[in-house]
Amino acid sequence: MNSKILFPVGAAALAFSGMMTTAAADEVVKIGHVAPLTGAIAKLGKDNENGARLAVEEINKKGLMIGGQKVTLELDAQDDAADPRQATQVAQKLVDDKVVAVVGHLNSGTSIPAAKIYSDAGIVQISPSATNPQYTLQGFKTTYRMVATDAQQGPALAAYAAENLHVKTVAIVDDATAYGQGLADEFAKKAQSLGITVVSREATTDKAIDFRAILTKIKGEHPDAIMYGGMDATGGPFAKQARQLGLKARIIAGDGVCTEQLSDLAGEGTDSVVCSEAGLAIAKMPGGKEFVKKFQARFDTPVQIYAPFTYDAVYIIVDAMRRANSTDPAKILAQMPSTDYRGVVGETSFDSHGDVNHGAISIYDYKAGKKILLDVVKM
Ligand code: ABU
Repeated sequence: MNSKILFPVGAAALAFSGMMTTAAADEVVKIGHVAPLTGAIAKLGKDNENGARLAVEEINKKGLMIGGQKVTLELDAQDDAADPRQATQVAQKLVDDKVVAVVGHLNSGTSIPAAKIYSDAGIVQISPSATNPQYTLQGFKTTYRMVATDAQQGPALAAYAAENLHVKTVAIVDDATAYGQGLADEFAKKAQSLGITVVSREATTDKAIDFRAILTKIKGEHPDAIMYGGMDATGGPFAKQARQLGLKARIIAGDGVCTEQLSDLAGEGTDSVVCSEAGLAIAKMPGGKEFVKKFQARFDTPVQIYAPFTYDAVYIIVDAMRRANSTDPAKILAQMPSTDYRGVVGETSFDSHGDVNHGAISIYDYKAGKKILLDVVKM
């Protein structure tokens, strides 16, 4: 049966047609973001989310037209609490929310299981910070990452320890996560190949707060250095307690520890830490200075570590949308292999696994609690 639609007349008609025009012209397109927003590393999760939010707000302010239609981006920001099970639940929520792509997750242990859900839904996933190599080696076409992997980060740290810190013996401790354990394995392999003796290998957890038993045992082994695979929430107290127990060994750690807030967590142990980031140092990024200014002005807090990568990841998704001239997730996905984007972090293009072609590892230490860049290794 045909039903008649009655249109209003006069002023009401204008208002009605205005509403119709607005509704037809403005397409709201959701981009997902996932990171831990609760728990011990929530500050890093918020840093990632803020980077993505800054990009979304900027793009909306400038105005985005796709396929002749005005598009407004909406950041669908979710909390996975750094927990693999919660990560798969929020990944499914984002699919149900009909996001067109996802920036996340922050952790390797969450990005890896979530990847299958995005792959099954045909949605691009770009992790700005997961560094376990396995993340992009699962055979999914949807999986991308913005940073170097631990197969690059572990060896770069080991080489720095051997060549610059003249480390001959090392004790290794990891937090038993996909990231911490994987990074420690990669470090150990390279360290041994460079003639460094691994005197012991211990595991803790990403929830631990008291490391004194492990550190007391290590003290008796007199290593030149201790390599810690984990995040700053545990790495900070680990370094602090090492110093309190009188250990003089340098603490070598990866990007999870290498944050602005480390000095708050490690206190007197901060200056014993040598750590890496799995990308260019912000001071060396082409858009780094301007980004820091914008970020600070918008959020009134310093960049912790990977916010520039979430920011560029949003722009990369929008760049794919523009080239596809569509907001259809399948068409965005089809454009991703030909990404050649110049943003805050520099040039981003991807290899056939979805890993960055021009990775870098930056090495730092801390002096009087301030993070100091020591070296940049280009891949
Ligand atoms: N890459 C350090 C933090 C995230 C992760 O890989 O688990």
